[in-house]
Amino acid sequence: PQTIYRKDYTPPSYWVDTVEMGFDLDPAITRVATRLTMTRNRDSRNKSLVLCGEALELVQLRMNGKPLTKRAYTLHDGTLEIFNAPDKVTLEIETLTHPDRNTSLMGLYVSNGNFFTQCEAEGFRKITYFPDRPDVMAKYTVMLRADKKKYPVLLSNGNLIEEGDLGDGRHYAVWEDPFKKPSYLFALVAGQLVCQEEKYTLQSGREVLLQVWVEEGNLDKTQHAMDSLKNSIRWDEERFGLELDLDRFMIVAVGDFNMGAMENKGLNIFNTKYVLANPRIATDADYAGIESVVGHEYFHNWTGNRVTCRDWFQLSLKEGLTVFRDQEFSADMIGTDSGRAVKRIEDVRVLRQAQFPEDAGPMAHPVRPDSYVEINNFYTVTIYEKGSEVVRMYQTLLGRDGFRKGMDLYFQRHDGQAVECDDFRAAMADANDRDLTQFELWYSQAGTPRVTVDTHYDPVGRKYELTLSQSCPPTPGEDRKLPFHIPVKVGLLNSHGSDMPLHLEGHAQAGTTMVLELTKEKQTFVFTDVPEQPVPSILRDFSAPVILEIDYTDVELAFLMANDSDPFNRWEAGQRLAMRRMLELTRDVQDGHVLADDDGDEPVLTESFRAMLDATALDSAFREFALTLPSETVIAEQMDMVDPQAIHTVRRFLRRSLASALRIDWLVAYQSNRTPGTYSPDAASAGKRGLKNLALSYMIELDDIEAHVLAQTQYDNANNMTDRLVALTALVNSNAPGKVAALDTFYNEFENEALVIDKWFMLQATARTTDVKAVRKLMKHSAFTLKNPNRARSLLFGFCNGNPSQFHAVDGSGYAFWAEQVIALNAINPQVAARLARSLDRWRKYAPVLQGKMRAALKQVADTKGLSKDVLEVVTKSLA
Ligand code: HT7
Ligand code: ZN
Repeated sequence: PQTIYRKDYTPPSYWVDTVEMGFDLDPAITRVATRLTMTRNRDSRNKSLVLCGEALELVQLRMNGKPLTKRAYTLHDGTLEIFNAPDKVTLEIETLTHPDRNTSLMGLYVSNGNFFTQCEAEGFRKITYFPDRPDVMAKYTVMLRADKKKYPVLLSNGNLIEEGDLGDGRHYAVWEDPFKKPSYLFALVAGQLVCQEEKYTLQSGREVLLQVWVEEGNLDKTQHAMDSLKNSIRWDEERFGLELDLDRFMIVAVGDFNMGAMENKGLNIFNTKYVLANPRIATDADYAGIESVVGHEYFHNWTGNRVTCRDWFQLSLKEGLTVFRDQEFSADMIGTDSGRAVKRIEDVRVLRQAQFPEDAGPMAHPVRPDSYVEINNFYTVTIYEKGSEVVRMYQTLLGRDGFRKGMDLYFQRHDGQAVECDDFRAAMADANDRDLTQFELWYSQAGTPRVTVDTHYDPVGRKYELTLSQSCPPTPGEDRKLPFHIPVKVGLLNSHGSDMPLHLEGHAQAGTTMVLELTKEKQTFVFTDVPEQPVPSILRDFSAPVILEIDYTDVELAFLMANDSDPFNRWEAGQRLAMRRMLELTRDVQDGHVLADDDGDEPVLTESFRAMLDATALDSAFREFALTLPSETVIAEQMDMVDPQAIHTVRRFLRRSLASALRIDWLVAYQSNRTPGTYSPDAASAGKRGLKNLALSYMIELDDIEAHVLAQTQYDNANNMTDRLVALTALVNSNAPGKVAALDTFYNEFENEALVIDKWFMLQATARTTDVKAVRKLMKHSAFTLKNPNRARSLLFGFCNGNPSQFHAVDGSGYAFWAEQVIALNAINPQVAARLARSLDRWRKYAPVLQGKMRAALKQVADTKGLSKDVLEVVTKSLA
């Protein structure tokens, strides 16, 4: 397949001014009539008019009122090229598509009998011929016609301007979007849906209509999405001065969806997972996920829709910025400083768990990639999460006010345009009169930089030197890296654990935390007036997406864990302490040492954990995070040669040791963090449940009657899904007598709640004793289907990505299973298949026996006939 390069960007030969579309919706054959008015781009004399189309039947093509002869155009490889077109063109196109056969869930498709579209990135070309690229922005008017009984609701972007009956049992609706938009933001929905609606008054006094559309029977699960939408609207007005520009804003939930949600102008389409919630079916994490995704899609209305991307290489321009905005929104919704810190820790955990491995693997790419084969493969954690970190660094360097000034200038300059990441950087620089030239490297260089810290204290001169060095390992196609512009937030602790006032040589006093700007390979920062040898707290609030290498003693880490005023670094110190111990034990296990009870005798770690457990003045949510050991994936990233079984053994062993040594403390935490009464998903209650349930998960490691009874009782009495699911997970991962019965009652109770059945599959996919054989058995369950992405993700991704010690079974059975499923999914849904194909990204980090088996599985997939370019790109890059 063809590689597309950023350097090859050329503007389109024609602009599209208006788009009129008529749909005759029928699941078997939908007829689409399109009228485009187009104007030649002045810079492209003599160039032909180029439209994209995929899986379409072309019925008619007319230009300026006349049918186009076969000699006037060519149609091959998804491109319709019209030669010698005049400067002003009206093109009329009639196409046919087959929505009910569309299992890719891109373009127009059917889900549970209703019609939906998904056009980002290149799905519009599956609906009609069009210059399907984000820099072509046009005004759309859309008429939908369909059977009135089967499809009573007809929705598209913008405002409803007309509706009525057609007389033959069919009806129609006409929608007009007043704003110019790229084709990827087009949407339609038709079917049997109902909505919760509310009128909402904006700060300006204008009234807008908000709607959340779902299938009948789900109306009792829309309140949280509606509340989240209202909060998002208010937040964007207050924090960024951005107002909703439409009179009507709709959210529609669909059960078959490739990703989380889609920001189509005025008609957001959501995976049901990010809309439906009530205490019976949704966990605290689900409630938080809904708030953040509703926010994310709403915020795109400005960052993505009003100002969009010139080309798909600029994807992070909208995604990185919008993730940053949704992260800030969620943090502000919690409202407290410690809540903000917990949110920050959560976001960094995601980055380390998923983005750091990506940045060190075969699919590593810059935040603004230089090439791709299939753009769908570039909706990555690098574009989203690292992209957000890059945006956050502007705020760290410029301050909140400076960042806001940059945002204001960005909209002032680019509203209604399709632009590049460089335009955003220029707005930030110009609004603040700063030179951000070097900052460009965050967009152009892949890889996670490493920052090393050296310190020297001079007690006589009362000076403290902090030397920071940076380097970045090579990534595919990029051997040498230039130094990044890295904001490093620092503080210094005195021996009592308090922050020292900071006096940086050559600078005015800057409080107790300051941002150092590391721009060279190596730089020394000198602090004066330092009365005693400090303990440094570096990279506070995780001020840059880097790996910080610093030699702390165990005692210093325990000290920071107990005292650092920066909650992020307080958490980080505990993670470092635990990681160090787990890596030591893993080496022991690999050397043939059998872990015995006294190996768990780890006074510094145990006492730090005890202190944290007993620190009841701290937020429960914070304590939960501080007491959670780094995940198996994060530990694996720290090893030169990954040994999944050893990691699993050690992590479990350490958890059991901590469970045993702190037995009483866990029980106290369990009892004192109960949340009796009516369930509420607010951050404080969710934090308490989080700590209580973490305590249960430690206690169940002991697998004794006491723990079994605790888990069973919690399962039986739970009044919300969070408590119930955690209890069920505890039972399933133990030898409790009630575990099989609990799994069955859970299934029976929630048989008709698809999102809960996804949890049921996921829970089993990630259970300790679930091997390939068990997963194959689960695939035979009547509720399992590969066609539904949520279901496939629960079981297959759950196992391949969330159960490392079983997936990496030494006989290679996990890899053979993976290859089979990637191939099966490839025929149904290439996008989902390509995501699963990423599970073997890090194969070169494993022991040679496993490597050989992984390579064989990758080759098996790569050699399969009829492979989509989505999957082919992933496996080819993995094998390269
Ligand atoms: N902008 C959207 C990204 C997207 C997508 C969504 C659903 C299905 C397929 C998709 N391809 C790309 C989602 C977002 O970031 O908000
Ligand atoms: Zn997005």
